[in-house]
Amino acid sequence: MLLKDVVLEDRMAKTLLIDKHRTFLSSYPEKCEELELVMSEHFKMSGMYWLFTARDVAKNLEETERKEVIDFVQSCYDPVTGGYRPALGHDPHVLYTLIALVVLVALIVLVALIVLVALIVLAALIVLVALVVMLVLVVLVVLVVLIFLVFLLVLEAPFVLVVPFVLVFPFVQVVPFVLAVGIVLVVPFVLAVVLALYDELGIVDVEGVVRFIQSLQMEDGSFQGDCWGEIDTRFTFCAAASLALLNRLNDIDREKAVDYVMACENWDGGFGVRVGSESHSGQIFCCLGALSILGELHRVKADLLGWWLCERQLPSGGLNGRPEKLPDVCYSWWVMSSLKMLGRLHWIDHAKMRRYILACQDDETGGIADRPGDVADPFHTLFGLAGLSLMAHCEEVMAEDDEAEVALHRAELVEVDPVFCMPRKVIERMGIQTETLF
Ligand code: GRG
Ligand code: ZN
Repeated sequence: MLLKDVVLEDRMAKTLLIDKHRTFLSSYPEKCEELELVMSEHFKMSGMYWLFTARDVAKNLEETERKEVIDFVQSCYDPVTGGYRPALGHDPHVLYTLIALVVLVALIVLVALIVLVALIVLAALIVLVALVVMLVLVVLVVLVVLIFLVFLLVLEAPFVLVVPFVLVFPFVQVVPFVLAVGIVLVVPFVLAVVLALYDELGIVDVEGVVRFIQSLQMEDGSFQGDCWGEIDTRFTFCAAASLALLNRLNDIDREKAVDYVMACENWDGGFGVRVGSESHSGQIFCCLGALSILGELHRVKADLLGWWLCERQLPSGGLNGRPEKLPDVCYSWWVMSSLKMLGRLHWIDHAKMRRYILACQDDETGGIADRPGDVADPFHTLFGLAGLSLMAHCEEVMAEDDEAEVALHRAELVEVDPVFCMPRKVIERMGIQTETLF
């Protein structure tokens, strides 16, 4: 049987061009404007998600455009339904609701971290100053008492009784003075920061979003994406992930949601768009992700599905989304994150997978494309980097031929959570539990 695949040539990139990708990602919006290729309104929200998450994975997310992005995302919120739209004038949709929450959480947690570090440094400084002041005071008091004793006992001079008070008094004043200045300076600062943070965290209308997602669940447990009724297992994932980010998973019928996903399981262990639909890696990611969030991942046929996913790897090392299709970098995410959830990421050939993703880099402009030689874009850059990160942080594959290159990936790319495609630390910090198999 003739396999559809691509051929990797020796001239193609073999190392991670991380600095070029950082430049590509941070200059992408301006480049779009210059070329009058402004992302169509409909894609702005997704585009923002791909760019910001890719920059987060590449350790290059800065605070600069935070306000602008948060304002844009919030401008897409529809208070009537409780959902987020892809852009003004469009209908609110569960996919854009998840994307909005992911972007907001990434940016708000980033700021929370910066503030936390600043507060810790400030507190340490105050303690240090207080300690030094106390030490100086103790030394001074001891000195004064000694002088007092010398004058009293050795010189027998009565006037010295006044000396300690004259000497100690101004120094004793230092303590309340330092405290007063500290309180005056620090308290309003801390209050301002806490209020600002509270304000930002409070921008999500949690009740509204929960109401929107509840309104999308059907009698059979499935989810429609918006008010127009299309059912898709992608939307189950979006609903579950959004509610997990808001810690409100119990506000939907979890059991029915899981039953619907399980009803989409096929004879090959995979999952499709709806009951009876052909297995597809993208939908498999969504179904495993939803089951993982809902704590029911153990119900899948892990070995059977693991093999089906491994068979997506072609001789070039690239992965396709289903049989008879060409390889594509984005499946390095949809397939590998699924394998990671199943505890079987080491079942594919990592060296060949890496070689394929690296060959899809644009060594001039930076960025990653779907296949070698194609035009790079933020979507494939995100999933290419996230795929490299999954392999770099995979404990099961220890001995690698290109250990130095893997170590570089580990250092340059944050560890990504296989369910949320966000830095694992962010998910941990939010206390979100997901199920993975072994
Ligand atoms: C990652 C947090 C996060 C959210 C996203 C919407 C969603 C949740 C996931 C979508 C998963 C999915 C269906 C991915 C597949 C994307 C893709 C490349 C579709 C193309 O399908 P085909 O059949 O292409 O046109 P092939 O590769 O089969 O030829
Ligand atoms: Zn793709």
